[in-house]
Amino acid sequence: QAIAILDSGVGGLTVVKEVMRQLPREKIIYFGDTARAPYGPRSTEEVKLFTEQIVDYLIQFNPKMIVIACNTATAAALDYISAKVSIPVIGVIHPGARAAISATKTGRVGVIGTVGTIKSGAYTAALKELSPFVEVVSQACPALVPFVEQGMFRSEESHIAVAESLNGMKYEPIDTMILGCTHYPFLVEPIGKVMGPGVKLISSADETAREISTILYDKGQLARGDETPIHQFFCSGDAEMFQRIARDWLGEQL
Ligand code: DGN
Repeated sequence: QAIAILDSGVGGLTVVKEVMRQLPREKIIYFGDTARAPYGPRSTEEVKLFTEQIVDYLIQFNPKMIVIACNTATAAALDYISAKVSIPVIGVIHPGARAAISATKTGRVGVIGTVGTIKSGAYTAALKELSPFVEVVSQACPALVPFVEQGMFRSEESHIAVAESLNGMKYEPIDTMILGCTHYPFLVEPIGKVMGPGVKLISSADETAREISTILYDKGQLARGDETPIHQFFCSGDAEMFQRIARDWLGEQL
């Protein structure tokens, strides 16, 4: 049985990479909704519907759990999907919030994400649930995802867009910043350059992979055996573009 992982596009591959690293025996079935990305500017209802459609598609592979590796879809649909299916479903917002709370020393945390994620307030709620006195500064960065979806995350234009998007955030007195969109780790270099060495950047991927491991361990469902799993990747849009980005990001494992 596989772990099903989904995103609006290629962003969830940042979670896939970490799952492959921490849990190399697990088979992954991935769906990236590249034809309909970005989800950020869409309404909650629409993102919920798209997420449900992808889950309905992935369920036919009989996965042992579902990972919504998209912050926008997690904010819009995690509770709804969890109630609908009988296998464990996790998102990326709580793992990201947990990692940020353990990293911050000053209790001042920044969050960047899509318009949908930031508008939902889901990160602020998750952070304050863990640590009521934490101060949260949020910023939507809608310009960034298209660069990643087009495979242009190393371009100069994308670096300029990062600098412009973070123009306010870089002056905030934070010591930790959550990359609250699974596409952003593709841009971690320029983001790190703008924010400087005093700000620790948190990607949900690491903590999400750990949560997957805990859930499967508790259920006695961790993969055993020595065979290398054969992963499956699906996308709704341009498969060549998806494959190019996925190969670049994941290396020869694809
Ligand atoms: N990767 C997604 C997220 O984490 O929110 C969404 C990106 C998008 O579709 N705009």
